[in-house]
Amino acid sequence: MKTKHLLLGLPLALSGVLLAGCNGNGATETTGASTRTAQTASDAPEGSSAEEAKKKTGAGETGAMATPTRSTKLSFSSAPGALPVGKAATWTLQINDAQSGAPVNDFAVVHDKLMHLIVVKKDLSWFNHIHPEHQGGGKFTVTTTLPSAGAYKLYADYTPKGRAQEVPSHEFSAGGVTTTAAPTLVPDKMQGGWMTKKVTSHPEGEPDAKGGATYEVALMPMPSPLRAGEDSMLHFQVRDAKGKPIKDLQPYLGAMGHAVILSSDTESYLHSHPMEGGMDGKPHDMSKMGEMKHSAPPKSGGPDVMFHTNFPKAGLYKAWGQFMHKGKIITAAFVVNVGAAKAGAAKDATHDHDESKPHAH
Ligand SMILES: [Cu+2]
Repeated sequence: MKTKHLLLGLPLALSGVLLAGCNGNGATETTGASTRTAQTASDAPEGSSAEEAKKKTGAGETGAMATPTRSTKLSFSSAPGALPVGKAATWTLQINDAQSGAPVNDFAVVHDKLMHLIVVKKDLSWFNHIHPEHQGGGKFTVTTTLPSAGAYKLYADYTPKGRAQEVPSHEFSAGGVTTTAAPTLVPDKMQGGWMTKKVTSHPEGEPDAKGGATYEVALMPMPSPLRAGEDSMLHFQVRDAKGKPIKDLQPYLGAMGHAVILSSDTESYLHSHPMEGGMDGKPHDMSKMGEMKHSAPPKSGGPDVMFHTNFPKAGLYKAWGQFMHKGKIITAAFVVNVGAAKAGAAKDATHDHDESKPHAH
């Protein structure tokens, strides 16, 4: 049965505005820190049948839907068409112009890649970040493995040359199971201002690989409590298994870390890159945030990596911070609760920072 859910929510026009607001130094999207919010619209979740997949990659473009405001559309197919569990499959993501239907050929390199692909299980219990290769003609391919049966969602993050960044999403299933329970997210507990977590490092794109080193990753969200529509900061600290700060983090995809944040309904996608670590050892002063410069990452750094973001609405969010150490990826996920916007906050969120004035809060 085909369940068409026409969830073409209004795209949040936050991203560009936020960028303009954050980049006081005039850094461009590709080099400065940035947060982007994408209100995602996805295909109806359905079993990924081979015929359906083929239809979608053909000129017909029957199944995929695109938001009217998006300039490109994404079609997803896989081989085999019915995605297996625990076995590699090859995914194809075809990007075409939303108006003409012609393939999109040129993409900007953003954080070292033409496309960043975020894949989650719909209950947000599993996360992967991979990089499909552009084969030309708007066709991206990647070979990857899903860990368990259920419903999944992917977010393809790319910037066609000369256009704005786009993040279409697509829902699909693996192992013949098309439904997955809604996320039951429980906010992580704070202790002394930090949420902490023990994780093991893994090779890039292989979150389930065993045998990595153990790390402790801590997160301090600011302000506390977080509120929708306010400039917020996710301050991560990466430590070794014994809690000692790691000071030789490596740049990962041209930044000291990456943070991907999803709302519990998986509709809001935020991808944030770090701010210059200018607050190390100093108390947080949110009023100074507008003055913080975003810059190219140092050659090595840590343990503190800060991400500037702005949550579009109240609710629970899951945030995955990713860092590189000794050639492996450290991925740590935290659940944060974002309270309702204060009166007037929505206005701030769509307003450029005026750096001459401290923020009221
Ligand atoms: Cu990426």
